[in-house]
Amino acid sequence: MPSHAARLDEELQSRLRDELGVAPGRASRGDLMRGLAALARQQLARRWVASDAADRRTRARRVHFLCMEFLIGRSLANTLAALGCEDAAAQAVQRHAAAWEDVQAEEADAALGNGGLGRLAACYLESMATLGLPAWGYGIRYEYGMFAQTIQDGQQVEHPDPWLEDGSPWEFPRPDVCHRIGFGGRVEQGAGPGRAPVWHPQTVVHAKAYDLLIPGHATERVGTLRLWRSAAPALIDLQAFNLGDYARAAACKNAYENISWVLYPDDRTPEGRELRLRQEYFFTSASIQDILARHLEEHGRLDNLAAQQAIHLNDSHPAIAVAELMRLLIDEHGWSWPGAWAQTRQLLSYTNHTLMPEALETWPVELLARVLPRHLEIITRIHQDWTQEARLAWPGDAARHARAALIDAEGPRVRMAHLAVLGSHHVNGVSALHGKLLRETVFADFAAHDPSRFSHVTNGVSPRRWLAQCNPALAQLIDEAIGPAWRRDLDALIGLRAWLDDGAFVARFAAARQANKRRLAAVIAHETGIAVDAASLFDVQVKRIHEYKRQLLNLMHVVWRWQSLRAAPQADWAPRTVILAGKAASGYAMARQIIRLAHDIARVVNSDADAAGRLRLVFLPNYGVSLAEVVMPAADLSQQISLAGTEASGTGNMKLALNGALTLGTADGATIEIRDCVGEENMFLFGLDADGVAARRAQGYAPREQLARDPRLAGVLEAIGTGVFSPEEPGRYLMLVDQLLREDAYLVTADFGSYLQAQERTDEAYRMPEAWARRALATVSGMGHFSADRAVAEYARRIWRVRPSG
Ligand code: 26Q
Repeated sequence: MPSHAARLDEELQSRLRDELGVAPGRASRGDLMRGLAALARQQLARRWVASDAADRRTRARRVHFLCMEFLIGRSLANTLAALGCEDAAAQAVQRHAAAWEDVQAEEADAALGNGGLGRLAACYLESMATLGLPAWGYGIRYEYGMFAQTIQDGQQVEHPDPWLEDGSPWEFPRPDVCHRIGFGGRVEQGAGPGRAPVWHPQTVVHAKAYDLLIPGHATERVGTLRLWRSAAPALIDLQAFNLGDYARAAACKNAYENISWVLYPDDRTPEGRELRLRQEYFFTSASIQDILARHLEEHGRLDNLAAQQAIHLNDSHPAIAVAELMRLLIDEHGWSWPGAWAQTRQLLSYTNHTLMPEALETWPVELLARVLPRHLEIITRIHQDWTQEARLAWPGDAARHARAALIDAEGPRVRMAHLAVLGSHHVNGVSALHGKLLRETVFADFAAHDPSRFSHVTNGVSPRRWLAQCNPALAQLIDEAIGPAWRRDLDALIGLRAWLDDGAFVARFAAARQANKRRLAAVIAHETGIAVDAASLFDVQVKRIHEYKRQLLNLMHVVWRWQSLRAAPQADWAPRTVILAGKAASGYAMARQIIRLAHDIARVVNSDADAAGRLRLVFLPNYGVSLAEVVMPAADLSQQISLAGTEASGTGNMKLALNGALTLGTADGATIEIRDCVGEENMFLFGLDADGVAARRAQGYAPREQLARDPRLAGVLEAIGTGVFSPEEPGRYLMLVDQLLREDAYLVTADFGSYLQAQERTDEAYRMPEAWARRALATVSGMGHFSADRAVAEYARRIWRVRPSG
């Protein structure tokens, strides 16, 4: 693809004319986006074919990354950058009188994920390709991704996300790749080859493959993300259809095709809905069948399966893979149980992404019996074998046997995380603290039994998307200082330390950040109508709305600040803009209420004369990858204020710090490791640590005692609870306040005082802009460790044992 603007424009014009049927002189921004994507697509396809051929030729060991979510966002700028022609493309569209940013904005986000987990998977695929690993991602081609959020009367309203409506320029349908996925039916014992059981499913759904190609940066390698769409077998439609019963034919088709219809929202309280189980099995079975088929095609035998393939379970959502592999090896390929079990445990590895016990998925045995009867048999056998082992390991310790069991006798229910642990050779957490807590809490018994299998790999983010692409002003400055190699070797950022005492450089760094803040201010004005001062401190908390993330603590600080500045309007208040964004799962009432409270507080504060020029509260609707790309480069302060021990890692904390925000946070997740890398003196840490939380809970924490001790807390809760921000409905937040004072499950009231103190320290620091900018630059220089390349290289070496193949 030409890296010269004039040549690229020539090719763009022929695409517009020949492929899109558009006169180049009349091309709209959407046409330009599609024309450029078509050009890039051809290039990608060529490179992909070469990468795949090389892997086949060398019989490379592959890794397969199974994940329910891939939160990709837009791909045009990223792809053109990978192909080395982004600048030329930007200039080419200018010849058509269009702005490059506007052309990019025409592409719909591929939002096939909820948040951190899905975005991490997308960053990792990009790193796998960039590192040259022979890797395949596997997931679901949801027809509707993450819902779009609007705000009406201060409340979240969800809208469907038909991201495929106009087609995706990046998809490669593979009509020949189709696997059959069974559901229901019965198992016939001893009827198969070697007296293996035979499963007669009641229904069979087709899984059809659609590939998205993932280009590596500064390499020719292109990786694959294979997504499955569910389809009814043609025969099924025809029967009812031929009888003239069109309604029944349509209903039947829907029942099959709804499996890949829509992404489940993450409310961390899995209720065991049947469609979710069907989704999990559907994509897991299709992926495993695909892996086996490709292996057989290449090797002609299965006994070297684990030597040639690695399969990674990204969270327990695809944990049914353990039973599916066993079923395929035993029932379809005639393996013995011990042989199949050994092979399975050599193939699979598992990453856990959450600690909260209530978030760990379990399925009622009764449901599995109905939907996946053969898998339930296999799970029952694994349960029995493990129970025996546990009895030998801990004789007489019935409580422990029950706690560690695969099938929880209460319900009874199958614990999918335990299934993943039992079936994997490695289990890892996503930060040092999370790994430690996994070993000490949810997987304590397994870790005591076999400690060598447990470890952690601290998460990382893509330096390409989360610095080079989203923050070109800073990227250019860094290039001038240390050269461009940091894009593939983020540790090189440490070289910026040599510039910390160069006043002119630090001033240019501050100016680049200031420009980013003006860009965000324009977006805020456009989206919310609120005018914010780009010179004020941009105080940012952007992430899914969850009680454990404690957006409420943030709002309580805003209320306290507002009350304080009204009490002392003549005092010298450092101007501040508090920016919140994030989606609440539609069924999560408390999270929705927090969004509403943010809007109620914003309405009062933003129209108060005393707050003018000093305090603004903004809720940016529809947070997603593309909005994050504007927010990350423009934040001064990054709020990472989850209760210690609840946020497995966090990745927004990394993106914000990488772009120069200082962190205001608790000692939780990867924030602890950020502290170790950028220095505590460049952060504002507060609150209980994980041990302190455990100790406080063990004492029996009483929020009301805290209330009696801290008049600031009492004042804030009184204002919220009595309707100062909701005068039209004074009791609107009574329940919320009541819950805080009765239970306060995430110790918001316990950390409140320490949080306010930390906030005061941020004010003092921001009064010295040069010193602040220097600390921000020091922060960037320390963030090399948090590259997704480092994380993926660690997985590849230690867990997957795959090597770059060029
Ligand atoms: C489960 C069952 C039914 C419906 C939904 C779900 C579900 C869906 C998504 C449960 C959990 C999730 C997502 C979890 C997640 O995003 N975890 C985050 O993972 C990040 C990457 O490792 C971490 O940085 C975050 O700390 C962690 O919260």
